[in-house]
Amino acid sequence: MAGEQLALTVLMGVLLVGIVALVSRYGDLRSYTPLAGGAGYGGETSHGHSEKPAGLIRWFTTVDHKDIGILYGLYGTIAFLWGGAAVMLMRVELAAPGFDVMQAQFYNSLLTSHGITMLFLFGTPIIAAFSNYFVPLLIGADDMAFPRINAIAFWLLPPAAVLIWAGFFTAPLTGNEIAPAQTSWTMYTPLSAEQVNPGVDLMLLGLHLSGVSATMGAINFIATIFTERSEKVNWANLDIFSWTILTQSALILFAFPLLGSALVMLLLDRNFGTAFFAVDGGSPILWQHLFWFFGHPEVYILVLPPMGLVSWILPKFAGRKLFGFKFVVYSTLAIGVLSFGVWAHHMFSTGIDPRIRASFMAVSLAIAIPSAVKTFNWITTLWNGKIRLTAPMLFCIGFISNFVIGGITGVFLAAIPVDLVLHDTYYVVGHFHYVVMGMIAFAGFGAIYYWYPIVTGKMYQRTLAKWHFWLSMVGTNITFFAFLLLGYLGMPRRYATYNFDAAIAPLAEVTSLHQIATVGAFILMIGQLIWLWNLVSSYYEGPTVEDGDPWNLKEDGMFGREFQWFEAQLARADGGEVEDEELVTDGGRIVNENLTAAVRRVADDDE
Ligand code: HEM
Ligand SMILES: [Cu+2]
Repeated sequence: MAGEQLALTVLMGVLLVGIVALVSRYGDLRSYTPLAGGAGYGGETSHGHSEKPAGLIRWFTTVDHKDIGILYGLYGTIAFLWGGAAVMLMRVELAAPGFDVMQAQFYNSLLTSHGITMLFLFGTPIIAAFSNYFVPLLIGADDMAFPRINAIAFWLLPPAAVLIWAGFFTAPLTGNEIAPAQTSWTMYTPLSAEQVNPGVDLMLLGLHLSGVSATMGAINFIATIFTERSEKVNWANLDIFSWTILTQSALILFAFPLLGSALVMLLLDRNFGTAFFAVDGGSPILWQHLFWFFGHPEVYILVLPPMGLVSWILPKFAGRKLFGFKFVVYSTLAIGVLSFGVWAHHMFSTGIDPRIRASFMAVSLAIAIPSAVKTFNWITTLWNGKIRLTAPMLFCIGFISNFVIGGITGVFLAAIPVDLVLHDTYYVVGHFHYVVMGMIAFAGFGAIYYWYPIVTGKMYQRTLAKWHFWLSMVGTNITFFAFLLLGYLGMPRRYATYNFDAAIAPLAEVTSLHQIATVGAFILMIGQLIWLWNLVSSYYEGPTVEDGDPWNLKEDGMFGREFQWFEAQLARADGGEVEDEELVTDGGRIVNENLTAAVRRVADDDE
């Protein structure tokens, strides 16, 4: 025992010395060049950071909103790969009935990890990547209101991931004493309260950290959008993406602290003998109320900013301003408010009072109205537009099409009689994957391609991007439409095997649909590998962007603030003059302002 302890201590010591050596080797404090990577860093922050260190030290110490945006992006991508790998194993297991590849326990761990990872470690952070980088640019701010809190919010996430994934590493070391949680992402009690596995506690702690991180970020965005706008940006011409981030932040502020409290209660139940969720003396249903009071708003926390991204990007390639800008903003706010009144549509089958249940059905159906407003506004923006099918545009159009299926299947589920049939089947899984994969991921991809020139100073490979789109679109629809059909056949969700008899569901049909879904998932996976390859190889070898308007947006009067900033950066890099220009804001108004804050700053520097 003592020998082992000693060996471990020595090992950790060696590791730490190694890390210090590595950091000091890459962290040359003097070799900073303002335009590394072509994107232009430095000189931005409001607290006098005109020079930044290079190498790893820069990334560990940065408080620049753009750097932090990139960190969120890398983090989200790693989580996406982890969650994707987990689900591919699951799809392989489900390609045939019976256990061929793994045991139920491991399947359940993968299922739990996939859901938690995709929602908390990929979904929320990947949106923060875009908002951190671009909201300050879009509102003409120097940086976030609290740059250091911004950095802290990000740095809470790596330990969160380590805790959430910990079980996978500790299980082989501890002989399954500390194994990955098998609670599914909803962590329903009494199962989650009674599973005697410290891995569950680690995961709950990790989730708690990720919630603290999201809440800190949200407060920062609210403060930034309220107080850091340039004088020329008012509520009427605040861009649509910032509007959705503001609404999302408000939802986070109400939802995540509640999740945090529920997690603490569950931890207390598990470790300190309290009985909040106990079957005797407590209430397992209480968990569902608390969880879904957070959980339903969470789905809008995830989907509103992607709606904002599409509302921002789609008009650029339709050559006309967003149709009904005001109504897109109002519908965002309406969805935000209504989303807190629908949580019990996840609990229709739990035996709650039928009268209460009916009112939850009504509010759930009502959300379809602002959702439809958005959809019609996007379609009307496309109508008679000068449509250019670039990769960002393809992803926007795919987003709308997937939303139609994802949204309408949601309306079906919101109807109590339908839900009682389809609840806890693959239909539900199909419904929310049309939304989370078909919308959230699609909007993210569109935005990555649209802003790739700004962030990297390079252009991506267009043919590969189109391959990425088509494989994703086809893969998404094959996989998740098969899920909807599986649900109609009665295939229950969260099962590692489906060797049930014909009285429950026709096994042959279920098997073929699972196989179709697995093929779809592989098509999807190939698309994502192409995406990754494209991003990395274009970063190193893609053509350098020299024009501040790589999308020819000026032609249609669609040149947004972030590209104006980019153009100013490029002009500054080669010592050129910064032009005076009329600004077009999202509301489609021309503001008689000569320079954005960024451009003004650059001009000052050049004097
Ligand atoms: C637009 C973004 C949406 C997202 C991200 C989303 C996501 C989800 C998720 C994750 C679940 C599964 C929860 C679980 O694990 O049990 C779910 C279920 C459900 N969704 Fe959605 N949803 C969205 C839109 C809608 C809409 C617009 C409606 C209705 C108007 C809706 C109604 C439902 C219902 C009723 C269920 C519960 C079904 C059941 O478990 O029986 N959803 N959704
Ligand atoms: Cu819901």
